[in-house]
Amino acid sequence: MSDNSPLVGILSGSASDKPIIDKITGVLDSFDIPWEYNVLSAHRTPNRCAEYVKGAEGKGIKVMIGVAGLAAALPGVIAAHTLLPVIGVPGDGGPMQGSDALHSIVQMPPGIPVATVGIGNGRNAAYLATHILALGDESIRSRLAAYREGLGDSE
Ligand code: RP5
Repeated sequence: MSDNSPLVGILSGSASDKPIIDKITGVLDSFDIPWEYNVLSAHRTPNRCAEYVKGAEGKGIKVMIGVAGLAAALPGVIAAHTLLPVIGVPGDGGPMQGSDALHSIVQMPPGIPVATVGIGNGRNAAYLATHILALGDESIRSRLAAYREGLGDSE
């Protein structure tokens, strides 16, 4: 497996979620964390979605991030098909501006957790993924520690 193998697998339910994806990948790139992104929907492409998720761990992915709006089943469906940790990002679109997606993603049944970040908060999904990866990777941990120290510079 090459050093550039993705460590984070990102899925979104639609290409229209791309602005949130850009927030995620911007942070991951800042930590030199390789990722891959696919549009796969829990509702529109359920079989391809499940197939991708079942294969993710075997190709070296350590954390999954799911982004979805409206009746946002995607992060929960990802969690149903893998033992990898799953982070969910509620999309901020639609008539309820993401409160529907937030409740869909955060209210998982016991035993199948999804770590849910704020509505549209792709950056925090990426930071949380970085924390998880830092547990087993000293170079990521040192870059994360430097970032956190830098936050204090603006105090
Ligand atoms: C969800 O429905 C997607 O994640 C997106 O946030 C929302 C709207 O999708 P489009 O109608 O823009 O494709 O599945």
